[in-house]
Amino acid sequence: MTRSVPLFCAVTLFMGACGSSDPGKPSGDGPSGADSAGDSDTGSDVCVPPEPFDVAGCLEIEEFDPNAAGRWPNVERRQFNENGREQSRDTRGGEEPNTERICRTEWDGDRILSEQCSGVSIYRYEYVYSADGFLESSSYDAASDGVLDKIWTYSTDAAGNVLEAAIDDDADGVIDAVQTFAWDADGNQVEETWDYTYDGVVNFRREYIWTEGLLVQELEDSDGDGTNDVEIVYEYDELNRILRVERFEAGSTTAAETSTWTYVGCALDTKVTFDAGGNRVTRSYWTDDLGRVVYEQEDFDTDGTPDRIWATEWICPS
Ligand SMILES: [Ca+2]
Ligand SMILES: [Ca+2]
Ligand SMILES: [Ca+2]
Ligand SMILES: [Ca+2]
Repeated sequence: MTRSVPLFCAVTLFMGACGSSDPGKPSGDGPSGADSAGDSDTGSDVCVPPEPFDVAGCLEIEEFDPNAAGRWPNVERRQFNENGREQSRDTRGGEEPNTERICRTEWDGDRILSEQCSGVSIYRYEYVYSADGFLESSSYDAASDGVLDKIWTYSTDAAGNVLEAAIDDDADGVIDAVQTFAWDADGNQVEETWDYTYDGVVNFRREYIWTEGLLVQELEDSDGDGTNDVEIVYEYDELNRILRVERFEAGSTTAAETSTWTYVGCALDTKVTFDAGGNRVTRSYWTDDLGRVVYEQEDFDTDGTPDRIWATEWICPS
């Protein structure tokens, strides 16, 4: 699915769900009808991935129940345009009114032009492109009052990848910080640096290591002293679905946090995250026949009872 994230965010991972759901969930029932595979599944783990689901023209409605009490107070609605780009995102906070937000996004084909949000916070982002279509600058206008509050100016390579972002944090015309990015020949981001004070000294560096198009390792030097402070290792299955992510900190060989994913057939089944302190969070997923996750539940206190639940409905042009 396409989202209006900053253009040079880290890669999108994890969405391996691609088929019908399975009945072999832990106790705790999904919504009626969501478990479309029925109860006679043999547990076969064969998956032939279907075509990616096309979100063009779709409305996605996600309800969230932060207490798993069946009251569903929070709702987020996302409308996708004819190109599958998110054109609106409205969040009703329910019992968390401080999360309420209404956002509208404008596109020129695949290029985001602006995002305007109101609700609990009001702001506007705008993006400007060169004649060859490359990102040239962007701006943040807090309060959406026409007075810009932060400005990014970009330089790009011949492929349009952003190499440098010069950041004017207070829109006074003087650069305050610089970010740099490096890319490999396949267009994968391989490095990101921050110079927080624009004094030429790198304060933060992260490397991305790729194998056959998959991100397999991240190395982060959080304080720019030349020694890595965080290492993240990614593992995939033969279908390139994420299986395991381990996060190591401060040179320790014991993972500070580990996440593992399981699948049944094509469908994402569970994600389990645990930390070195023994805390464990289990998420279980139900998918529909198009491979879309339509129900999720999370048990974060390891008592086997869901603590938070999500339900998603897709309304698409037929
Ligand atoms: Ca402003
Ligand atoms: Ca400035
Ligand atoms: Ca360091
Ligand atoms: Ca629980």
